[in-house]
Amino acid sequence: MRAQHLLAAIGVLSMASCSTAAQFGSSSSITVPMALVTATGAGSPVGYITLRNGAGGVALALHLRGLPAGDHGFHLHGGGSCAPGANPAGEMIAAGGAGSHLDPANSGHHEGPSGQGHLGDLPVLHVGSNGTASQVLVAPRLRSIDELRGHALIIHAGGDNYSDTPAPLGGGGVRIACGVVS
Ligand SMILES: [Cu+2]
Repeated sequence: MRAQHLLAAIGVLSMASCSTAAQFGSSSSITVPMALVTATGAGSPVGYITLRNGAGGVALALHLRGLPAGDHGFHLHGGGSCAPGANPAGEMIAAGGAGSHLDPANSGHHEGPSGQGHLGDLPVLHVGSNGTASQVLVAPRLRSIDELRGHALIIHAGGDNYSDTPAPLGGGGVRIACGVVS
């Protein structure tokens, strides 16, 4: 092989390793595909959420459709799966594989995005009358998008009053959509 061909080959290899490095650790955004979930498995796609680091915390840009209108509890759950799974009572539930709200400090409390409870408590997500959501929500306690990797974003059927009552989880109720951050 001629020297210039060898150099060209080395150039291609080093470019490939740069893009691999960007993929694992230094990317500036993460796109999370979201899909409906039921107790028997995943359903239709409902768009995606793009995560970016911001001055005031992680920004979550919603690009969602096909959801019921109104306010919905929205959280980062600790598990990294959207598959059906058993709840603490042993019943199979939609996206049970996502586990409970991310709570690395073991606070044991649901308090909302600015509280001292679950780290995974995110701002309420609002869906318009046409079934879409396009706002940008900010999670002030999450400082880097890398903190969300390996966990699941969950949208609940009901609203969220950022407290433990009514149980469970301030009225959020069942899980209707899910996406794993990877
Ligand atoms: Cu939740």
